[in-house]
Formats: sequence, structure tokens, C-alpha cells
Amino acid sequence: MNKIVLITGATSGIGLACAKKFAANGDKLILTGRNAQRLAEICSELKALGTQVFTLIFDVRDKDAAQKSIEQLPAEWQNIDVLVNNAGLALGLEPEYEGSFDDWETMIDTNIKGLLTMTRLVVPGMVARNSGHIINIGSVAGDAAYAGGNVYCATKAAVKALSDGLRIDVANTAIRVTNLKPGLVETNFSNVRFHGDNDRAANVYKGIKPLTGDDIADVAVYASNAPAHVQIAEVLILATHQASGSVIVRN
Ligand code: NDP
Ligand code: 8X3
Repeated sequence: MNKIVLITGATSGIGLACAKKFAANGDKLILTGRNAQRLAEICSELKALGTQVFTLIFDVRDKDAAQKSIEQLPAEWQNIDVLVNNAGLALGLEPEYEGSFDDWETMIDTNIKGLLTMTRLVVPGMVARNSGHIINIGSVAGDAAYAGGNVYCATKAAVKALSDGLRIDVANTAIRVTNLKPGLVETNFSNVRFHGDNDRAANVYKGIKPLTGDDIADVAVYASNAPAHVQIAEVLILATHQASGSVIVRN
């Protein structure tokens, strides 16, 4: 309650659901994203419900813009308690030997380097205060590769390694590190993956009841609210008829 929670990629899907759930939990929000208009709309909706919100517009791939944004936070917003590293994406589902160089770069720059940038900018303050929580949005895709997942799966395996590494590096502090690993969540994820082919995206969720952003946000808020001595290190959250990244039973 009343923590300052910074969420990257808060304009859609899991990030937006986290914004709403942390707001309902009584927390203050720093919402970041690239879509200024959408951020402003979300900000006014949440403010109307009584939540204190501050917005920052930058692309997580732009290290200088991210740094400027964090450094220019007003004093009362600087002590970030929870960092939700959510901004991320998959692009394409081609075999590794046919993938797009541009798609690979975008995924690696966003999912790995963007998450690292935010961690590097925010965690030193947490260490200085001996308090804080980093919640990384990994994926079941990081546990094992699935057909065509190659580079996306590699980026989410990196999120696991970076979460585990950070947890070791802050084990002498009161800071907690959580890696949330969702399975199939119906968001804008597949529309983005298939470059706007919405029919193909809809097929991903056919014949199975997928998770929602709210299902993942519930776990994020649970991890944040856990007593100080409890570190929810990693959670795999699957749809009931999904057993792994590649085993999905559809009716
Ligand atoms: P959405 O596409 O609905 O949301 C992604 C969010 O990330 C958007 O707000 C998007 O903003 C933002 N984003 C993407 N790239 C950047 C960037 N370079 N800088 C800043 N913001 C950026 O997808 P999800 O909500 O599903 O995805 C959120 C996270 O969850 C991702 O890390 C994804 O890998 C992970 N995940 C998703 C699963 C799923 O099945 N949906 C399952 C497991 C993990 P913009 O609108 O500007 O692009
Ligand atoms: C998103 C889940 O299985 O589509 O990370 O890769 S999956």
C-alpha cells in the first residue's frame, strides 16, 4: 500500500492491467510508454479514481531518454519502491535460419537491453535505501524454446538469467526480485508479433481460454504485498489447458 510503482509499457495488456491493479491496491504510479496520447488517457482515468499518477514518455531502447526521464523525476517521485519491467514484444515466428535481422534487433534491444537499462537506472536508489522490489515480466518462452520462438525465447531466457543474477547481487539487501513467467495471455502481443495480421493473432487464442492481463497483474500485486521476509522469486502462470510453451490443448 502506498508504494511508488514504476511500470514500463503501461499503455496496453499486462502493463495496463498492472497499472489498474496497483492503483486499486492504493499505490502511486509512474507509468511509462511510447504512446503519449494513450498514456494521458490512462493517467486521467486513474486520477479520476483517486490514484496519484506521473507519466514518462520514452522508448526503453533509448538509454539517454530513459536516463533523462528518471533523473528528472520530481523529488517526491524519486524513491521508486517497485519496478515492473514489462515493456517487451515478440516479432515473427519464422525458423531461426529465416528470421528478420530487424525483428531480432528490436526484440533484443527491448526485452533484454531495455530491461537492463531500467534496472541499472532504478536499482541503485533501492540499494541506497535498502528497500525495493523488481518484478520482471519473463515468460514460459524463457523455460524452453518452441517452434519459431527462437530469438524471442532467448530474450525471455535472458530475463530469467538477469533476474537470477540480480537476486544474487542484492541478496545482502532487503530488495526482492521476482520473475513472472506468463503463458498465453490475450493482449496486443500476437497482433504485434504478426505485424498487424489480426486474423492470425486471433487464431493463437482459438479453442482455449487464455489468461488475461489481470491474471498476471494479480500475481504481481500479490508478490509486492507479500511480507518483507518473503521473496516470490519466480512464478509460472499458465492457462489451464496449456502445459508448456508448446503443449496447448484446444477444443
Ligand atoms: P502488449 O503488446 O499488449 O503490450 C506491450 C507493451 O509494451 C505496450 O505498452 C508497448 O507499447 C510496450 N512496449 C513495447 N516496446 C516498447 C519500447 N521499446 N519502449 C516502451 N514500451 C514498449 O503485450 P503484453 O502486455 O502481452 O506484453 C507485455 C510483456 O509481457 C512483454 O514483455 C511480453 O513479452 C510479456 N509476455 C506476454 C505474454 C502474452 O502471451 N501476451 C506471455 C508472456 C510474457 P507500444 O504500444 O508503444 O508498443
Ligand atoms: C508469450 C507467451 O508462449 O506466446 O511470452 O511465447 S508465448
